[in-house]
Amino acid sequence: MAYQASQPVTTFHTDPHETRHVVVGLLAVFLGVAVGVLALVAVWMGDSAHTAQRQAQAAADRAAAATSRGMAGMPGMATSQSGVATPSFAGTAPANADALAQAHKAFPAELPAATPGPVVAVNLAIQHKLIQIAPGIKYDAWTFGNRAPGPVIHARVGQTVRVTLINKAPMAHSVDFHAARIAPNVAFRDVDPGKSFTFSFKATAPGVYMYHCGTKPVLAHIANGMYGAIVVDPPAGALPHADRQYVLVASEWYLSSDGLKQPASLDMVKAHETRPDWVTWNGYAGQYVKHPLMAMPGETIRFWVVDAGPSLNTDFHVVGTLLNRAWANADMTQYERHVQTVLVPAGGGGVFDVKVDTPGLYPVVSHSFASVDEGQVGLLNVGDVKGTMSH
Ligand SMILES: [Cu+2]
Repeated sequence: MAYQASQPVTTFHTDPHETRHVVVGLLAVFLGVAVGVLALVAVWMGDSAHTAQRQAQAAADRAAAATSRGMAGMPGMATSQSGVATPSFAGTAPANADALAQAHKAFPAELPAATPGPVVAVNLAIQHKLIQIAPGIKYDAWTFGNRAPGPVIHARVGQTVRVTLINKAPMAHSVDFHAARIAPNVAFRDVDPGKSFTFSFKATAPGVYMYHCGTKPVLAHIANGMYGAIVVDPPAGALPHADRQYVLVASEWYLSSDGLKQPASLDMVKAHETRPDWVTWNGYAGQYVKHPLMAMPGETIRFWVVDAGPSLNTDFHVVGTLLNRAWANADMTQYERHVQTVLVPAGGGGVFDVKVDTPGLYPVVSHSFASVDEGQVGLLNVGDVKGTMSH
């Protein structure tokens, strides 16, 4: 436009003075217009800034609202709709963490006795429950039987496992048994609040298996604590003798807050990104460091290990010894000898024998050491030795 406007100036006015006047005049008009345009741009930019500010605030409000009410009406599910994860709360510890760890009643890792007879009756009460997942760290969990993991079930091949779910929670839940060969649409169906449901399956293959809530989104139901282990023994005498047997369930926790004053709940963004705050054996960070698994020199100790995930694997390893026998994937028909570390995949199991002759403290870990830092470490105390170690 400016180019076209200047054309007549040079074409029709030959007097240099007049031309200069006209040029000066036009320049003045142009500058005037430019100032006006700049003013308009400034106003527009200011308005855009305000709009952006308003939009950001609205997003923050939506995220805060989503956190406080939970997603899709699900209590205890603090999924941020803004898609922004909370910062890491890994390693958070109150000043009295040591005393709290000492006072904590560790999840019993000893394999419970098997049930005689043809039927193993399992009652699983489902409850939403405030639990602790590390010293002083509170979490609004969804549980089988009031804690996470749920109870260890011990059956034998050939027995019928009869599972009764009693849903005392304010939302639908279910249970999926990896040890079962059964139509999941029938047996693993959602059970509404206040309802019960019973189904049975035959334990057909020995091993250690995960069970978990299978209600959508399964990631949330497992991450909130709805998992456990079932050990299925082979026929008596089929396995080498073990002096002690421990069950360890690995799982990770994704927290919406530090859980110190107010209980934390699930941060689904972290869960999707697989960035846990805590990783645990049997649901509580480092509990077998303060309350070690005991053994005596020369004994054979059998670990039945399940990785509940929801997403991370466990690289099972006992520091200071080898796994004398490793039934990888809990295939009880064959074992490897004298191996160092064996993968237990999320949703899978493994069975491991160690025989330690020298008294001492032997850390039981996932050799994926980020998980150790986040709490997946316990101690095997051979010979009731004193002291501790922080591996
Ligand atoms: Cu559930």
